[in-house]
Amino acid sequence: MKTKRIAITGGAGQIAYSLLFRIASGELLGDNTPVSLHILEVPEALSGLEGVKMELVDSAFPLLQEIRIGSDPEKIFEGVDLALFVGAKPRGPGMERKDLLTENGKIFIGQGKALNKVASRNVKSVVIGNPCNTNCLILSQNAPDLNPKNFFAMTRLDENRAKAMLGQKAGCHAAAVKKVGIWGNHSATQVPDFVHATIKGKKALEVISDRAWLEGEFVKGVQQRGAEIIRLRGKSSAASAASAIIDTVRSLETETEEDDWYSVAISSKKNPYGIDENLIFSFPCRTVHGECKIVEGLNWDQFLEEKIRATEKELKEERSAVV
Ligand code: NAX
Repeated sequence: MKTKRIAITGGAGQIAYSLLFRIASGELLGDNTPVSLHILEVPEALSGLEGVKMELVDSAFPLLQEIRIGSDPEKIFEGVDLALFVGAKPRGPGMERKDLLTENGKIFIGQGKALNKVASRNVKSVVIGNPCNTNCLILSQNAPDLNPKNFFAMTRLDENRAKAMLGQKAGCHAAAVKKVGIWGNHSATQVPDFVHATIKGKKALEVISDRAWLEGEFVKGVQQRGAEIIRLRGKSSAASAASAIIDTVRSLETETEEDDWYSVAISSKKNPYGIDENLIFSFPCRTVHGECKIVEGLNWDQFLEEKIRATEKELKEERSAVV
């Protein structure tokens, strides 16, 4: 197998500390695919990244061919087949949401241009760093020579959280919960769709008849799960985020089972639901013949319609804020 070149930004951060080792061990692309890690950090964090590199070397992973580290995106993104944008500027004290969007906008303009110039022409990009939908929109717009269908933002952690919560409520394993779509923004307005979800092959609404719980505690629980983890751990989710990154890439790379779909935010151009066409919006998706496609024909009830319009509105506002 040919070596796959994988870029990871934010390499000295806490998500990367879990993610890098899982990629190098073969969990992302399988036991037969050698990998080369191209890791980007800001200059101030390069010494920390040097330490992470030493630990990667010390793990003696059989599949790991090469580790490049640096802070110049044009050098780091050279020839990469997959790019995972984990690094972003966190919200500082007194910083407004608009400031956060602007600061991150600048990062993703530069990284998009570099990617456009030096990455493989078929590179797939997944943005994790927040606000990930809008960061991904900026990234894609600044990489006009690359296929816009190859830009994604991560909502899989939200999906995994939703599956775990539904499983717990129904008294079964999360793996028995399928077709849980996340619509919209990776933010507190996201819409975890219980209407189309199934549990052990039955409609979730038949298994959990308590609709008030689904509309209230469940939706809010998924939306607020990240904040709750920060409250308890004093830091944001990291290992579960790394796990969701692995799930996202594996779902993009393998054909989706007939009885399931997955959530990822993608370009809304020509989407079948009438969502504004210039957003990176999370939809229920399936990989068919190697291509990520939005699941069509799902009917929204009044509850979903209202919530999905609200998350769309928020994404439009984020887009206006960075224009
Ligand atoms: P950390 O603060 O631990 O690490 C981020 C790293 O990114 C830092 O080492 C920083 O130096 C680096 N960085 C900043 N600007 C950079 C740039 N221009 N180029 C390269 N590296 C840069 O954060 P961590 O916990 O790892 O989280 C990373 C991002 O993921 C955050 O934006 C966070 O909000 C986001 N998350 C997104 C999730 C999702 O589901 N989409 C869930 C988890 C996480 O909250």
